[in-house]
Amino acid sequence: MHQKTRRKGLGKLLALTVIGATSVGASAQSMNDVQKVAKDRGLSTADLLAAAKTYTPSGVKDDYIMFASGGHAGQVFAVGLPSMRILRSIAVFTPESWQGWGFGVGNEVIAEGFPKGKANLWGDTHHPALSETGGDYDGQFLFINDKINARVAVIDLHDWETKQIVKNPLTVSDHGGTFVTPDTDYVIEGGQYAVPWGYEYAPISEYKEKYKGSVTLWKFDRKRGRIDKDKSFAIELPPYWQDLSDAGKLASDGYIFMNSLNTEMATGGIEDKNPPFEAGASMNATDFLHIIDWHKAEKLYQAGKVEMIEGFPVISLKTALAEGILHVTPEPRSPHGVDVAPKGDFIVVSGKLDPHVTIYSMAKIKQAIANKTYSGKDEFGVPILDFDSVLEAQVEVGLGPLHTQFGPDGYAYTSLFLDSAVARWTLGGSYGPLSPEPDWTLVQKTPVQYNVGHIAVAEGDTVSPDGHYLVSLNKWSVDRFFPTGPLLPQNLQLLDISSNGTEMPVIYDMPMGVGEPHYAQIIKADKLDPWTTYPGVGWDPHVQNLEPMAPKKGMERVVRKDDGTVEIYMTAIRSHFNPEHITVKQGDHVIWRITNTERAVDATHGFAVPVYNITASLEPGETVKIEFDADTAGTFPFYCSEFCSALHLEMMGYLMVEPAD
Ligand code: CUK
Ligand code: CUA
Repeated sequence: MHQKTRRKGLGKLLALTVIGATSVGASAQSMNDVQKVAKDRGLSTADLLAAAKTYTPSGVKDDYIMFASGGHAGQVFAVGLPSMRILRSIAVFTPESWQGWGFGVGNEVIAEGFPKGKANLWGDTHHPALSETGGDYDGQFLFINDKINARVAVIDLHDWETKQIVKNPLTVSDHGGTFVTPDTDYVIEGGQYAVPWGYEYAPISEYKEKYKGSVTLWKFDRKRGRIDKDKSFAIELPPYWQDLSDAGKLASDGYIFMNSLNTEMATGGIEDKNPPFEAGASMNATDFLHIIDWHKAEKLYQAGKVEMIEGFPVISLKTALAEGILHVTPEPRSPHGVDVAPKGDFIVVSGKLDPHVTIYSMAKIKQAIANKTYSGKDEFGVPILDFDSVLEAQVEVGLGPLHTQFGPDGYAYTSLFLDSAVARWTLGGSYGPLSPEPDWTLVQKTPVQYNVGHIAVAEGDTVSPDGHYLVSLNKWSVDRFFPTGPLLPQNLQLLDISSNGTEMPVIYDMPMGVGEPHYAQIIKADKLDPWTTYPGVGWDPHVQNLEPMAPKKGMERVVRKDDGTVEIYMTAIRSHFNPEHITVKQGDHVIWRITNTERAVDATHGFAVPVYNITASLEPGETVKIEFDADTAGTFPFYCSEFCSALHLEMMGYLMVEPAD
């Protein structure tokens, strides 16, 4: 609180200085200094204001934390707002050597998600989702999907480490995920490109019969902090390409909304003079918004009305239709985002090729389902809710609308990819003082640079958005920074949206040298309560508990077993490992356990072994277990790779592998 006051105080001071007012405590000298710097650097009043709003003095903490997808980097990045300082990467699908992820620790978590058992050492992360309680972020867990291999990862926000990666047994790629139901009962993963289940082969000529769409509901066990695969299930959908999704809340609790493209079921083949996918899959004037009743689906699953496919329970399309859990309604073609408003009463869909956002009313959807107000059925028999009877409004916002987020004050914000802008418009209905009457109006647009994809408003997809800041996640920064070769940085821009409709200026540019960040969620920092050391010495982060086998101080030893296994029980404390000499025989299987016995907040040690491709990060209290075959003879100095003390360079030891005769 004290820190916050200090930051705001400084901001105010600067701003006042800039507009020429005298303020108590600001001497004429310091005002002159500010004016001189501004003049020398060519800064406008707006620039200085932006600086005052974002500059965060050394030691002052941020008000919000943004968890941004790392895109092809396969990681998550944690960024503080409003400073836009990157605080941490969190290794997820891709090995990361600082954290040792995939180089001795986390290997089994990564391997758990290998598709078809094949080592895939990267991911294409798109959509992070914070866990929710009652539709509000609770700061406990973070989930993220991998589009390339249809995987979902679970990150525990106690220690900001990935705990689990599940591979979808049915679909190859995913996109409409991850999104959570309001109490995080389920983590939703929509499929993407239709495929035969479980990596089966089927010629493209059998597309309609063999290729499938799907959505998977992964049951989340909050107590264990893991997805419970044995309580998860999927729903078969038509072979459209299911796209972005969102979970209903409050007025729409119990529903999943899921866009789709290629409802034409185009099969491409440009090389044979067939229409390419880009043409074939955007012929129809509309695609289908899927409306799925997951409360009912859960009951069907619990009642055993499923088929086992690839060992996974699936509610077949036939069952879904017979039980009335699946409806569709037309949506603007080539849709992108579908976003549920804070009260759950409206569902906003953007079609990339339509300058409007299309707003559906949940009340009308429920009525249309109850009254069977259909305009027909699709070719699989899925009832199509009559568009006009579920439509609430359409707002013309600009070219290439993609994603929508919400503010606390009745505003909605939509990214405009082709316009390179963010639009602010009023949510009609009963939304707040701004719009007591149903009012759906574009209020203003702010240009961003360039090609915005997602936007993230602080808590902007929850039941109680915070507003204040909006981050525009732009692609290809073009002329914004020093050119870094032909591959340009991505650019995340911070917009101040606190000014109640008058303006929403860009106040900070943050180039990102990793890509491509798609989506981010922003949580109030005070909702997070991360550990600064592990709760006890000998803590295994993988099970989030004390490990009984963890090496203890005074119990360090090397145990040779008859079967050629060598077990090492090692401790690490500033500034030595114990033991320091490890001698094994070539061909031995080595199980190397290390406990960092430190209790101080900053006492992290690294552990790095040459040739054997091993690196680990041991946070205070942490214990790790690293296994390898000592197949290469030689003398290998291992060492601590964190500059942990003045005698850090001496924190080392020798692994000596005696040659087999
Ligand atoms: S998609 Cu990337 S800009 Cu994967 Cu969420 Cu819209
Ligand atoms: Cu421990 Cu350097």
